[in-house]
Amino acid sequence: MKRFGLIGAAGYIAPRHMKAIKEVDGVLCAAYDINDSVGIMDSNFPDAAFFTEFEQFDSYVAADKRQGRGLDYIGICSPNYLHKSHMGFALRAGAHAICEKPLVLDPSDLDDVADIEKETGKQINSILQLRLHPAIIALRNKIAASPKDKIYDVDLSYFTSRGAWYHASWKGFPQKSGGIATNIGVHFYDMLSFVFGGLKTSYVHHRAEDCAAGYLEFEQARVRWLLSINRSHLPSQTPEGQSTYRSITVDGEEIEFSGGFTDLHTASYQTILAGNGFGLDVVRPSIELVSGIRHAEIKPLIGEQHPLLA
Ligand code: NAD
Ligand code: HP7
Repeated sequence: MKRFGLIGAAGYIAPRHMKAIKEVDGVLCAAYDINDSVGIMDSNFPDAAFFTEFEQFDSYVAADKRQGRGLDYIGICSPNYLHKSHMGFALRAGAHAICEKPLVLDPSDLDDVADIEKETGKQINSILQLRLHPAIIALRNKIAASPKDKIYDVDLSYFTSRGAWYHASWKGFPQKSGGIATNIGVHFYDMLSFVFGGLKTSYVHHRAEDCAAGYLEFEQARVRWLLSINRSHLPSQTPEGQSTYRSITVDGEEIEFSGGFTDLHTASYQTILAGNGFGLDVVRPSIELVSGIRHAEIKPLIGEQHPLLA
């Protein structure tokens, strides 16, 4: 039975990690969060140690290791800007890291954590669950079976409404989250390169705290993308009462991929435990792309605009 630790245990995504640990027959030994709202731990791991201070968590993990047990994996669900430090802690504690996306904010941070991997012999794995989505895998297989010189026209519309809380939380501060293209968009940029090959070109047409849009060229796709968390931007065809509208069309054909996201953390853990996790080399292109989108000059007239960008 693998032994797990968890950092950021009180947050929104942590329960999916706890469920995944349970479903891979692991045991959560120790968790840490600066917030103590972690009663959910009792549902699956009532015996887990819990700390609200890093130093206490660190002491516990070190003592556990000295006693010949130690943690096999540490899950990291803390805010994006803390991932680098928490991954370093996990590896030096003798555990592999299972870290939420985006692994880091800046590409140079990947070099730093690569050095820690070398020093410790432990690995970093990123959660990028869209790579495990059956509809995305089917699309990738279809593209792989088509002629290599075929270029597809892709429209990606990703509307996922967030209230005022989002902007008040760490997610609303670009230096902590990277902004919406980094915090939310990283999934679909990674997914696009997974399906359509390496990135060739990126232009940013619009970049604001609630909405971003641009144009991308991959080896086998031209992509017009638009991402918004503003409820008032939801397209008119969004069903009444629904706060999300996610659509990807490939040569005009709709790919259904909104369902099933919530179950993919267990699949991610299973993949990692089988030794097939997504490591630093896999995540580097999407981290470079989101960093580029954060810093790019806005060029609304270069590349093709998304049709919903008014
Ligand atoms: P959240 O704000 O709900 O949770 C973050 C948790 O980290 C909070 O409980 C907070 O108290 C804790 N925290 C803050 N500073 C800390 C520190 N110094 N030490 C320990 N804990 C600290 O955010 P969230 O939505 O759960 O996001 C957490 C991570 O998961 C982020 O990296 C986010 O990008 C990622 N995420 C991924 C998905 C996905 O689909 N894979 C979905 C949501 C979030
Ligand atoms: N929700 C919350 O209650 N709290 C949150 O912190 C986030 C959402 P979805 P996910 O916003 O930070 C996506 O859009 O898919 C509510 C990104 N993942 O399905 O779980 C929300 O208001 C993730 O990388 O959210 O997460 C809805 O009511 C990003 O970090 C409901 O939960 C995260 O948004 C479901 O919202 C974020 C993907 O896009 C795959």
